[in-house]
Amino acid sequence: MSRPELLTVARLAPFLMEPLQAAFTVHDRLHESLLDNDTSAFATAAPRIRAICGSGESKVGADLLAQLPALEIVSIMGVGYDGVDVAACKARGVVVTHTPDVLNDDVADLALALMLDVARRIPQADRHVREGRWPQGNMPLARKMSGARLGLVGMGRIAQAIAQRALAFGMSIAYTARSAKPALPYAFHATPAALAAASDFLVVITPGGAATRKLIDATVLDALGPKGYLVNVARGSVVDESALIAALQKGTIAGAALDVFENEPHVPEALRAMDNVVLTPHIGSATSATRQAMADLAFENLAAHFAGRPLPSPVPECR
Ligand code: 8YV
Repeated sequence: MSRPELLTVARLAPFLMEPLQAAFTVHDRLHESLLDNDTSAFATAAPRIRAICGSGESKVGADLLAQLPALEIVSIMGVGYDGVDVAACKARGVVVTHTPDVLNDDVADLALALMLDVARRIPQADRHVREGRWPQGNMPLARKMSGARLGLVGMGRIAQAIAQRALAFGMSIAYTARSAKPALPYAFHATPAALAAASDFLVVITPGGAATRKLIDATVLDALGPKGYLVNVARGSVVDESALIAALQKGTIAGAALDVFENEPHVPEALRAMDNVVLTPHIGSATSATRQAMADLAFENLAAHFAGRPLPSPVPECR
């Protein structure tokens, strides 16, 4: 029996590409040939493609779906799938899967690391020593993080992992989300602005997509205030990046630590030039162990689908 044909829509790690190539006929980012007006190879393969595999940043829109009449499943190696038109998939009977939970620890660890980095100015301290400036004087005093007020924008499983870590630092925990979760022992605020006004560290950990686009805007930043810090480990789209740059430049907030950006991998020069900002290149889940677990789960979703087994992790909209 011929192997199912699969389109990759992202550069996937070898530890996912290799099992895919063993089990499927893989067309590696063949759809990009359309951008070069080289339609022949894609037009030949497209009618046979039954599966897509991509990353959390991949775009799978209605236009691509319309060219794949035999598509059955979209498997995303990532917890976020905001680039996938899930409604269009569902309308076609195409199931979407992702890789939740296996990356919770890594993203939560990075959130705490970024909070400490921006409060205690650890990158700046490293440069102070490394550039030989210590003999000229000590660093300015920083901001204590233990015992501070943490505000979580979003209260899913990663946010709960961040909260558990923050409790060990003696922090108070509050959150905002679409609805209160009374089973959790944390204070709920109905809006991001109300939460920001009651927080020292505002950590963004919502899904991306239209529902959260620019959720963190100038009003929220004003409420966070001149002693407040913004940390984003969710999606760049959730923060109004222009408003953030203005707030940082004017001292509306004290600082920011960002792992995600509106136009990755391009980060505005204004952010890269500021001393009260910590920047990392979307490394929330970027450890060998976690990416292997994500790859294994993304592959298992595909294998289960074609073997007629229950899917390990369909997205909530497809359950
Ligand atoms: C990676 C992520 O960027 O899981 C997500 O949604 O943003 C990260 O894990 C990517 O998805 C890994 O493929």
